[in-house]
Amino acid sequence: MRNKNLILSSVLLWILSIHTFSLSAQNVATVIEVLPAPGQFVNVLPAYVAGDDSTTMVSKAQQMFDNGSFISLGGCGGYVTLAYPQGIGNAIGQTDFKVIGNAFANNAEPGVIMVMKDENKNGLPDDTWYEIWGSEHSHEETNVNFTITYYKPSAEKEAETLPTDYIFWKSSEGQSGYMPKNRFHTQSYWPSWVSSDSMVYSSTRLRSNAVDVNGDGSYISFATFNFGYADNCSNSSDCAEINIEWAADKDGVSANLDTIHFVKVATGVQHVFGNTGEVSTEVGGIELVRKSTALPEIPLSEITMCFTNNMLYIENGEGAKATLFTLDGKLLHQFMVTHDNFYYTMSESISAIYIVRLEKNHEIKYHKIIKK
Ligand SMILES: [Ca+2]
Ligand SMILES: [Ca+2]
Ligand SMILES: [Ca+2]
Repeated sequence: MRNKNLILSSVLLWILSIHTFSLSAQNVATVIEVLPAPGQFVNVLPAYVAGDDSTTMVSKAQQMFDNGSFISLGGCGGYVTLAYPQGIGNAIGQTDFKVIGNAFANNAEPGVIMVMKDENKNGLPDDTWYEIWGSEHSHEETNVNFTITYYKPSAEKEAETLPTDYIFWKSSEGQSGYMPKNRFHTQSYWPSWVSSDSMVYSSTRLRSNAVDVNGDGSYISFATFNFGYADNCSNSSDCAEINIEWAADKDGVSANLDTIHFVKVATGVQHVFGNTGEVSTEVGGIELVRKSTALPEIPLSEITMCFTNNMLYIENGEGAKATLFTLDGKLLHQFMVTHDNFYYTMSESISAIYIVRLEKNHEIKYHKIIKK
């Protein structure tokens, strides 16, 4: 978020307040990690107090989401990781979710969006991140292998001096510079709960979205990219909607994900404009585009079977395909498990040992039953 004291007139502030109040109550994300890069709203959105650590800052970020507010991701690379354990299913050919931000016309601060499927079903984001390939990902000035290192200042600079040499940074592109402190935000721009002397962020750096409208630097507009980013266009516009089918690896090869469980957003533009501060993505959570399509998936491991009184009982198996085999592999019968408390009678079956195969969401589970 750039410095509104300078860049927004009272009219624009009014517009911003409207956008804040129009935040959806459908926020579905759980914050699991937040690490902004240095920036003028760091330690403010959310607010740091002495004693806070990475865990309490996650809780504070969650509270801000729940209250319809935003967290700031600071400079380029700063990020937040969100979980949606039920999964967001991909509707083929349709958009699927939005990352809530506070962008409006000429005030985009695009963040790159990464998604992950919980492939190993352990509830942790320890699988493969894919990136939403938005409209600028193929632009020659975009760098999908960008790394930036920020260095903790040896001492906090007094805001009155308007230090231009506040937080030193250098990037994998061979550039370096300082993030200045401005007089409107006098707190530390370094995440106060991070004790290390430097922080490295690796993500995609998008091309700049700044437009010098008058050609003399007197008015900089922050243009909206066409699609595929966070905090890039108003939450209510189609442009804010993200399609899981846009997820790809670093080479742009489609990930073909049928569902996702984690979303990571990082500030995607590296820009600091004097006293207006850095471009930093704001995030207020995730909203599903299609409320009805995020059906909770019951993992196959929760399905239970038992065989008693010539009845095969299947619990939590709605939607599974069941196949009955003889012990030597001959297919006897196939049926769908149509509800969660399902039973199948075998009173007519001959006495034998049978194998039941349950198949759901491309997973298979076997169970052996003995009919006496
Ligand atoms: Ca913003
Ligand atoms: Ca889709
Ligand atoms: Ca996992």
